[in-house]
Amino acid sequence: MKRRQIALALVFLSGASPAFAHAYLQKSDPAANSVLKSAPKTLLLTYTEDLSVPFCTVTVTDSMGMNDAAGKPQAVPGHPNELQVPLKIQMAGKISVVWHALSADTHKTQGEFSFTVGQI
Ligand SMILES: [Cu+2]
Repeated sequence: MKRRQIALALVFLSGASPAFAHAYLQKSDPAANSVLKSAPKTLLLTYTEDLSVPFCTVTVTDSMGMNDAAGKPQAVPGHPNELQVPLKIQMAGKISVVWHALSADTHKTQGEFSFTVGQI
């Protein structure tokens, strides 16, 4: 009986852990809600888990809804939990980022944030 309870506890713990294994956005550069003087050339996203980069998408748009990404998200050599997105920001103002990530353990996450660019 005691052994069965331990087994159940282990099942519970292992069942709970995948929630922490999802790739959540840990930080970004530019950071969420930051205000920059000039337009960044690259967006860097750092996640809590390693990513399946080909299945991750990042949409970057200005306040007019124009695309500000100059290409697909790319892997960062030596940093499997990071994505970099080349930017070509054409208009100052609020820049919105919407991301969908697939972690190496096949779990999907998504989120969004924005930052502001003072001038081009
Ligand atoms: Cu996961």
